[in-house]
Amino acid sequence: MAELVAKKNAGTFSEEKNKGKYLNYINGEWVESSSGKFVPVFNPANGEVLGEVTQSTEEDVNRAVKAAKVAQKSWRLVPAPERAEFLYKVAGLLKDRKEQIARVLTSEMGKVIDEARGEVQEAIDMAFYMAGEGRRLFGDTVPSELRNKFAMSVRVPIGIAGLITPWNFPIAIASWKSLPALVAGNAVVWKPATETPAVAQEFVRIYEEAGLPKGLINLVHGSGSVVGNAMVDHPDIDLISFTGSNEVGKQINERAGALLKRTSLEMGGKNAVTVLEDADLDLAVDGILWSAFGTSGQRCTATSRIIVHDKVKEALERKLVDRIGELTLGNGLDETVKVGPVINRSALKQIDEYVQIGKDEGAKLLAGGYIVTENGLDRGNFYAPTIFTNVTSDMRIAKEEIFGPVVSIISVSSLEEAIKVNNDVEFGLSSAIFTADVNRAFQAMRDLDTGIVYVNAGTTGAEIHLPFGGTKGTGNGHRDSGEASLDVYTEWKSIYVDYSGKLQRAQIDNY
Ligand code: UN1
Repeated sequence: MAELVAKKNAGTFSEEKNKGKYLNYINGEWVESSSGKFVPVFNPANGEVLGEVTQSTEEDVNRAVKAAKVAQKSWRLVPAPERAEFLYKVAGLLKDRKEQIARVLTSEMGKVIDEARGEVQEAIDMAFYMAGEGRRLFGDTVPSELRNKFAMSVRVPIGIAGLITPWNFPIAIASWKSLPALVAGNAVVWKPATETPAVAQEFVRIYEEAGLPKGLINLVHGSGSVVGNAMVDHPDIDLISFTGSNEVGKQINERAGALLKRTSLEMGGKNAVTVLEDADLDLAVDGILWSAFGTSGQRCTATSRIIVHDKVKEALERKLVDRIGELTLGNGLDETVKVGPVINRSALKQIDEYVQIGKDEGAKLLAGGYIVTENGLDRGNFYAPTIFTNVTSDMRIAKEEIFGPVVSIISVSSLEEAIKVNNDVEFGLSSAIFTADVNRAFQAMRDLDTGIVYVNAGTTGAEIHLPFGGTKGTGNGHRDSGEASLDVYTEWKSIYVDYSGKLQRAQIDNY
């Protein structure tokens, strides 16, 4: 295995040139957009300006694609185990810088430092895992139906992967997409979220220091409407892998569909935890508090519904209300803080509007329901962890993704009803069931219609070596993470070698 420690100053990143400015990385160089425009980046915990990010144009995307195209021509011929050596170096560098990147992540995105460390760990795990794929990338060898003929399938790279990633997991999701793309022999053009350019910069610096040949990873900052659309429309970008809102995902799919371009879309969720009457309620409360309010509810996998058997509804509510006070709010860099801010003011406003909608719909507020302003928190974007009860499936708060620390309790009287309620939403990412009954657990595993199911654990916590994604409105059938993600970044090629020395005709000559 290649040495895991990076050569000092292997890259061209300049602390001076890049100070306070988040630049594009195109063809191995850190460059400002041709637009000359920058927008500020804020710390969501206190409103402090962290720096400014270049706002790219279609021209920048074209330059990135041009560089990617040249680089991919040679990269596809590099043996995959050799490509993987770069990924091992990336994994080692991520490991060395885990704490530093986690701190940047918390400052920029808001999640508490322990969660930020966990997120960087997710990227480390993915890098080691995908580096291993360099020696697998399995295809099949199968018997031919004809004599003296050999048949096999191999994975081949597609070309240029366009990645559009969100702010809520700015390095984990970028790792889920860029690492399989690269190990499979593609080049990458990456547009990270405007809110989290510093983490993107850290990640690309690592690729640079690992010695990845120039042009293979290109970072283009900017808006979805300019940079994102230019990527989707560019004829030389062969696929788009996107994680974000349904609204944007649908637009991407329509535009890309007209060009017959592959898209891998990972969008919203309305994830539920079901608590049956035989559940360990304290364990269920642990799972719910973590999954509903961790990352301030800003995970695609966050719990936003609790489906509880009416026999234990009151007991569960009491325990939740008793424990919700443990969730201290504040700047995520403070190790004692449990819940950080939400990403920005408009998210804060939208969460508050949903709470108002819940009240208007007749749901009963059990806890929270307000913007937190005391102790200087008004400088940041803090929303109190919020629980509604007496919610019914037809209410908007039970159907729409809120993407904030708000959870709704719906009561049911059987497992069958719980499954029906769980499945009665337009999304299908994650679901969980707490029960002590193995028969009912297996029934739920079979009938919950989401892409991820947990038994006796909350709805978050997906591991990187399994497929990540959802059904119905959550996705379009593709998966991030795990071996399954290779299907996004490769084409299948079926190869037949006839060594009979004569013309043999399949389906005709064998019977
Ligand atoms: C997301 O919210 O988009 O399972 C990703 C989890 C994390 C990943 C979440 N490992 O919650």
